[in-house]
Amino acid sequence: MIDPNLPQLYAHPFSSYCQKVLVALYENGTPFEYRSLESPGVPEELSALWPMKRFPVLVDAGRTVLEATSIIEYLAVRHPGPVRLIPTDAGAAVEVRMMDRVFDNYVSTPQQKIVADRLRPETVRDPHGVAEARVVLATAYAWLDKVMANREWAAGDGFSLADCAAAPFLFYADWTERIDPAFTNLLDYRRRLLARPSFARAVEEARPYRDYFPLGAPDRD
Ligand SMILES: N[C@@H](CCC(=O)N[C@@H](CS)C(=O)NCC(=O)O)C(=O)O
Repeated sequence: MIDPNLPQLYAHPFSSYCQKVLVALYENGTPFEYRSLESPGVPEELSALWPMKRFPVLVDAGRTVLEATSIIEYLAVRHPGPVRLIPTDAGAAVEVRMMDRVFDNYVSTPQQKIVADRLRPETVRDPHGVAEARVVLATAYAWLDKVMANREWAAGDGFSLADCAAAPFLFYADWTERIDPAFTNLLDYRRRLLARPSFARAVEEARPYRDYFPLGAPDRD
């Protein structure tokens, strides 16, 4: 039974982009209705809302909000909570949004490329593209290790939108292209993210679906 007074989140627990939004919702204890893509009929509802069939999608107050970052921005405006994931200071917010873009474009995008390639029939795989994606990941790790040398969280003093992105993306990226043990700043940051209750909850909710990971989920985390 749908409660029309609550934001509806179309999502799957194992999806990194969904976890990005779930972390934001859990950080602020925001009430919402979970329209799980495991439930019958929900995938069809999703494709009616968004022909790209990508998730997450949020429906709230007659509005359909696409894209994980935009959903978190929307929540900050319409359902704000005690944890300000987008800083009120405009200058600080620029750094948060910049780091969010870095995690989407240079950690998640190459990670998804590698995983998607494995799901293709062997005859149409793209080994060159996968090798390039691995270089992008390794380059991102080296850069992030330097950036995180003096930071607890990805941008500014507090936990933010950028950390909502970093948590699931670094989680799965390390499963896909192992972070070099020499990158201790980055690995410590990944550990801090895993210890954060909002993300720890998302990881536990996703645990039953680890068989879905096409490269084989490692026996850790
Ligand atoms: N740019 C989108 C990406 C969302 C995305 O790629 N979601 C994945 C799950 S993690 C998905 O929808 N996969 C299904 C598909 O590609 O058809 C966002 O920021 O929300």
